[in-house]
Amino acid sequence: INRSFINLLEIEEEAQKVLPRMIFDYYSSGSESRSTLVANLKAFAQFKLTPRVLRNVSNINMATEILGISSSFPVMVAPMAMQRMAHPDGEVASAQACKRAGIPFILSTMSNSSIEEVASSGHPSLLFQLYVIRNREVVAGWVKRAQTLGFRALVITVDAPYLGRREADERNRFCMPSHLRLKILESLYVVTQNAAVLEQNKKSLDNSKGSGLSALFRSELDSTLDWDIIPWLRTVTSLPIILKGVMSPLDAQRAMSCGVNAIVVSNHGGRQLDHAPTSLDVLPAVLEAVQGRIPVIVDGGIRRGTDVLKALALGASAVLLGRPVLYGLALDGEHGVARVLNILKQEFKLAMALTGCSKLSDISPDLIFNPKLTSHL
Ligand code: HOC
Repeated sequence: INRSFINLLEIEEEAQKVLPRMIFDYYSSGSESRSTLVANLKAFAQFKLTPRVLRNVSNINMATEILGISSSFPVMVAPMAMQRMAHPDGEVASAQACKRAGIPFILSTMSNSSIEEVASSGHPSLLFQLYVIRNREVVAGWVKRAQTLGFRALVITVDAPYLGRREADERNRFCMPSHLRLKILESLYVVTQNAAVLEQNKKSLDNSKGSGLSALFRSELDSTLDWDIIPWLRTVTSLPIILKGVMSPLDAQRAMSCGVNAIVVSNHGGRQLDHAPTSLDVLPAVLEAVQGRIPVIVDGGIRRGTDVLKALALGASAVLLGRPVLYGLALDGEHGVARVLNILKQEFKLAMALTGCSKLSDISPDLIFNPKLTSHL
């Protein structure tokens, strides 16, 4: 289906026309009253940018590198579950589009494609998102496979000891379509070879009491997870470790003292704790705590090139892009995702030009319009 979209705002409406309701609701919704989801989308609008003039912006270099992972502009695709619900090529198509655009792709543990399938895209900048499940032998197996297959970093999601309550999924009795598989997670059942566990898995996919996803999550995810996971992971892998879902400066400091290599300031797209602040609300305090010692990435509500520019001007090293990628995938597979990434990239380039920036190091806090400063000049 090739529906046209010229920006990342109108794409959601287009995707809603082609996706089954249960799937669109799963991708698009947030937890409880959706107040954090809505706040994420408004967060960037409160900042204005000051145009700067006469700065020769005929050549703009947007390329960057984070933890040695290069990107053609400071965006990575966020880890998102079950992408074959959007398109039969799922995560493989998304990874291919990222490869073409030269931006990193983060593969979710809850993927419909295997680590091997995604690695076969040949994309040199793949990262593996980890949901830590109770069976650490299986977790170690995933991490080692990812490292062997050339993945460049681990992104551990730490804001989901339980799944946030997504009321749309409860109402719809969300269940992954039965022709799809969770190809990474299911290796758990192969390893254990245990009939009781298999039986439990069948039960956990049961959506008779609401969201089947929530039930599966409860049955597998390890809610006892604590900071000891970081030294344990260090015994399993030499890959850089990125913590995703850090919102407190105290947690950012703790992450650094545990030797974490980067953090993602994130409220999980408004899907976990409702009424959590936005990433931009907490970014200044987190940056203050981190003191430039590790890269700080942000996500939540990025829809425009100016949003990327604002995040960088406020001190982030890069941003993660989420839902628009799924919508592009739903509309036109790999081409749809490529188009989404290209639109954002061109918008970002234009935003750099119009603020007088020809390289990323030109993007500084003084681009954020501050009426107090202006009146004192
Ligand atoms: C099968 C369980 O991060 C989300 C995801 C969680 C995926 C759980 C999938 O929906 O926010």
